[in-house]
Amino acid sequence: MAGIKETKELVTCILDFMEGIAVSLDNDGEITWTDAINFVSALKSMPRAFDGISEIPTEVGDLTENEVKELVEYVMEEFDIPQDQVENMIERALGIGFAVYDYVVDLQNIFSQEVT
Ligand SMILES: [Ca+2]
Ligand SMILES: [Ca+2]
Repeated sequence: MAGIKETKELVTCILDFMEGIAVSLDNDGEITWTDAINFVSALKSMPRAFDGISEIPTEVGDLTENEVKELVEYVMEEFDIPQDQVENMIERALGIGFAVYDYVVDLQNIFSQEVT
């Protein structure tokens, strides 16, 4: 069984980041330097999120009922998301995570082509 470690870490990072944006906009409708503090947990969870990201499709393809439950309960508790929205938010967080990762990989390729 693949477990859910990597999936959990990616979902955590995306939610941390999105929460950072939401909180930053919430206090005055704009994101300024004083909001940097709201992104500290996203920055902290980022290395773990991208490390081992290639394991996630295996983990997601192999989810047991208990693992789904664990993930759902974790996100509900950690991020205060209501039960009727939590699965939707997890799925979208994964989608965003992969999109960001693909984007970064392509960007790295562009940069490395410029150097050589
Ligand atoms: Ca990871
Ligand atoms: Ca703000």
